[in-house]
Amino acid sequence: MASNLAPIPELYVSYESAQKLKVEAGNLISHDLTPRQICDLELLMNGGFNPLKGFLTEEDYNSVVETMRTKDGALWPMPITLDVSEKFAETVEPGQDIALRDQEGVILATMTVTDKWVPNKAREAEKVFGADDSAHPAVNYLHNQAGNVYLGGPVTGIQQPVHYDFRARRDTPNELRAYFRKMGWRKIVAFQTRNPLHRAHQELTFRAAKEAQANLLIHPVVGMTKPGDVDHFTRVRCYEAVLDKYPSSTTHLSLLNLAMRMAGPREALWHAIIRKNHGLTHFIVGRDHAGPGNNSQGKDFYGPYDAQELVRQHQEEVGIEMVDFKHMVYVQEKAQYYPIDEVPENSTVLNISGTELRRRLAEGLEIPEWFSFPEVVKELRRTKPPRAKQGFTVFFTGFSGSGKSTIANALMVKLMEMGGRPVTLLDGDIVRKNLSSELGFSKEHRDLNIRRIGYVASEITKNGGIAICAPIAPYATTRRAVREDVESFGAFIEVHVATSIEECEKRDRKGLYKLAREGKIKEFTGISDPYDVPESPELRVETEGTDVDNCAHQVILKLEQMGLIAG
Ligand code: PPS
Repeated sequence: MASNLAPIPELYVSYESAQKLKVEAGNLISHDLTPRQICDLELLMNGGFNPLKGFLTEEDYNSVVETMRTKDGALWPMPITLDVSEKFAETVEPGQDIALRDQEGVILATMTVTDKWVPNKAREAEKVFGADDSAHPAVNYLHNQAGNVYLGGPVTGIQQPVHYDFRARRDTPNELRAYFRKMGWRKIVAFQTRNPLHRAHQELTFRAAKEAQANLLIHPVVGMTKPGDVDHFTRVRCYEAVLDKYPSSTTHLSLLNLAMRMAGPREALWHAIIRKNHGLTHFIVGRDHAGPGNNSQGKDFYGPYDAQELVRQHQEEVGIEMVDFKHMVYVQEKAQYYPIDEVPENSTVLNISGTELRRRLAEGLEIPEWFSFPEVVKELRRTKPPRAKQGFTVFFTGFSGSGKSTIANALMVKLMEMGGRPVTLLDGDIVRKNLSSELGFSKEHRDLNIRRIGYVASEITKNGGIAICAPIAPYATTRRAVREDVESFGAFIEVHVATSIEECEKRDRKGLYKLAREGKIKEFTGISDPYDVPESPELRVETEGTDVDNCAHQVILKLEQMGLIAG
């Protein structure tokens, strides 16, 4: 199969028309696109989602959900929908044009709304993702992030979304087609990925290209991938490092701004169609392609070869040939990679799983050269230094006067004595003076106060520092939200300073309990306001009968045990 590299239709109008349309569109009702919708719109406009001409209409949507085809019969497995809030939907009627803006307010396109409907999300989840189970990232998105109303209709493209990163590595389908024409490449095999490439991937892609007598396109997704993946900035630097391991002029790297759904078989077929649109002739599909991980019962959502099966069934119609991904393993005696079914008898096979790789990175352990390229490992280590060099947050919680601030101060000094990372103390009183001076002690204000502390702590953690927080933080749900904010960047250590309310009142260091008892301070935690005792904090310290130094030392031991400070 050789590629037809003629240009593919785009949805953009000419430059002159775009300038005019942009001014006119300024008067239209406008929808601010979500990050996922921006990715979808880009591929709609540049032909990556050919033959779609806009966001799906109700009829096309139902047909795609049920049959993987538009109502005209075109093979299309993934609903591309413009979800909006009920409030916004009330302002739009079918027949109306709306402007589609990016997150800075730039108008990227207009859309003539032909359809407005409330989708059956449970049905969409079942049919497209295989189960209405929120453990699936796209089902979770569908129920908890996507708006409840869908708008459908044709799109008129004004301009591409702007990308400031890796501009030279981003290609539209027509730019790639032109590149292949220029290079005289007639057979090209695409490798889709959302992970860094190691030696096994380099071997298998090189083999796939050799077997198909084709050139190779490394076509990683840089739009949206699975939550928790290595960020695309790091990955692209890794891909660039691997590029010169291939024979020169055989391989090209291009970035695809796709928002993945992790929909396994349907996703694989969708990827194949997108690659066909980019001028590819062959497409590598692996075991568990675009797999979302485990469902809420701890089982796989899809069978390991379901994706290959579905693509194989439709490859002719799509016009792209599927290449099976060969599971490559390292054979020690031969110092070489082999497909797992070709390993010579009685030889030693070496492998490092994804989990093991993450462990070695976290603990700063050796990653052998047979497994990856030193340049790739260096990039990964730069982004994710070992735990003892990462930022983290220690979050004290407890009653007023429980000793949080005193222990937090002692901890700060001990950590500063050790050196290595900047330490910031976000004490309840300090925060209320500097960040939250306008707030009182209602539930709403306390939550806002804690979310602000959480935001600052997460930024400190992200940037490799240590944040020590010491607010009362009486509500468990708010503490959990802060934990989630921080944990996307580093460890979160909740320390419950478990001094009893009786003891705090007895100490009454600030004289506040007396005032609270007299009713002169309202909503006082533990007296006239609730406190949710942490159920499973990383550490609980008892201050009654233990001195401050010892309490701070218990935290230090915990940090050492977690690998956050060198022992
Ligand atoms: S919260 O709930 O986490 O937002 O509270 P926080 O910001 O940590 O509270 C800081 C200090 O405010 C004093 N204070 C009160 N505490 C509880 N309830 C009421 N109504 C109240 N009014 C004032 C109290 O001294 C807190 O200081 P700490 O550092 O906890 O002793």
